[in-house]
This record gives sequence, C-alpha cells and structure tokens, in this order.
Amino acid sequence: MSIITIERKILEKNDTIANQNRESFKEKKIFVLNFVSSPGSGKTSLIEKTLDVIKDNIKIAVIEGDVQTDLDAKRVAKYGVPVVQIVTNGACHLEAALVKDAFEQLNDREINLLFIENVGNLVCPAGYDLGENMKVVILSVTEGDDKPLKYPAMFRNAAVLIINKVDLIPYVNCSLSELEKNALGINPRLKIFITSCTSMEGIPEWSKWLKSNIL
Ligand SMILES: Nc1nc2c(ncn2[C@@H]2O[C@H](COP(=O)(O)OP(=O)(O)OP(=O)(O)O)[C@@H](O)[C@H]2O)c(=O)[nH]1
Ligand SMILES: [Mg+2]
Repeated sequence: MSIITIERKILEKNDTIANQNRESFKEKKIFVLNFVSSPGSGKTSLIEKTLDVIKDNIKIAVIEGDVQTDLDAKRVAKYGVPVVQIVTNGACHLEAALVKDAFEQLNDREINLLFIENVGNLVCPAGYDLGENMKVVILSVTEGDDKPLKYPAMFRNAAVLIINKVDLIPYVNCSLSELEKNALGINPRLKIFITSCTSMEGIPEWSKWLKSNIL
C-alpha cells in the first residue's frame, strides 16, 4: 500500500486579503463565523434555527456561498436579515476576496454578527482563511464517527464542532462517544454541541454560548 501526501502552499494572497477582512471586521466590531461542512450536514438549517433564537437581540447578516444556486440565500432571507449570495461557479470553497466583495455589498449596515456559509465540502474550505473569528464545523451523524480522522484539517482548524441530526442516531451506525473522541483527538480545544435542527435539541445551548461569546 502506498500513501501519497499532497501539500500545497498557494495561499499567501488569500491570507493577505483575509487579514484585511479581519481588520475591517474588528474595526466595525463584527464577530464572524465561517460555517463549514460536507454538503447537506445542516449549515443552512443551523443558521435558520440560530436566527430564530437570537435575531431579535443581535443585528445579524449572512453571506451565503454556493457552487451554483441562490437557494440557501432565499431560505435565509425569509428571516428578515440582510443576505448576500456568492456563487462560485464550480469552485469548491470560498476565498477571502469573494467575502471582501460580498461584505462591501452590505453597505456599512450596522451589524454585530456575520454568518458565512461556506460551500459544502469537508476538504477545500479548511485551508482558506476568510478573516473569520472562528470556523464552526458541522458533522451530521449520518456521515459516520470516523470523519474527524479522515478529514482532520477541517477539525484542526475549527473552534466549534456541531454534531447535527442527532434525532437520526437510532437509525445509523454512528457512536457519539467515538465521534467526540476522534474529534478531540485531532483538536482537544474543540467546543462541542450536539444538535438537531428538527427537534431543536441543543440549539438553545449553542445559541446561548454564541451570544455569550459575542456580547
Ligand atoms: N433529520 C434531520 N434532518 C436535518 C437536520 N438538519 C438538517 N436536516 C435536513 O438535511 C438536509 C440538508 O440540510 P441543509 O441545511 O440544507 O444542509 P447544508 O449543509 O446547508 O447543505 P449545502 O448548503 O447543500 O451544503 C435538509 O433536508 C434538512 O432539512 C437535523 O438535525 N435532523
Ligand atoms: Mg446550505
């Protein structure tokens, strides 16, 4: 058996713009979360449920990243918050320059919290700093408890892990304790929440923690 490791460092330009974004967010006192996950783990659902809980107390905007459509932006816009859609036309991750342009479209609106939903992909977005305060990685139980071991960069670079779709745990071969052990083995500092966007389990705890971190 042979294992090929591909290492790339083509990210200097992205890092420069990400640092400019970070300065700009800091100056405007905006806390920024970059939501990353495989396609369909529940990024948009989590944003919707979080908006439901906290949007009356905090001024929030959302930047949506999608390969092809504005379906997620339309979902989020129903919550009455400003939304900007980035369509990457095939690219598998957002880049700092795209976020910079999208942020400019928010036209200096007064916001305290910015959610960025990245393109659904558990590999590529890990390497691209957007200038966020933290990456929030979402893993649904249907994906299996081995995923932190197989896609470690995403878990290493995140501050928070949301284990979503816990309502489906009786139907899938996924051990929550094994999943947590694997994730903490990669990154012992991960703050972990267990949620269901269907039953709302864990959403109040996550929302409370988020509020306490930004206020
Ligand atoms: N049973 C269950 N279904 C969920 C949960 N969260 C999300 N879903 C469903 O999973 C599907 C995908 O959810 P999305 O929120 O669109 O996932 P996403 O990560 O934004 O997907 P992409 O943007 O395409 O990468 C939808 O049908 C949701 O209704 C959950 O906690 N439990
Ligand atoms: Mg989505």
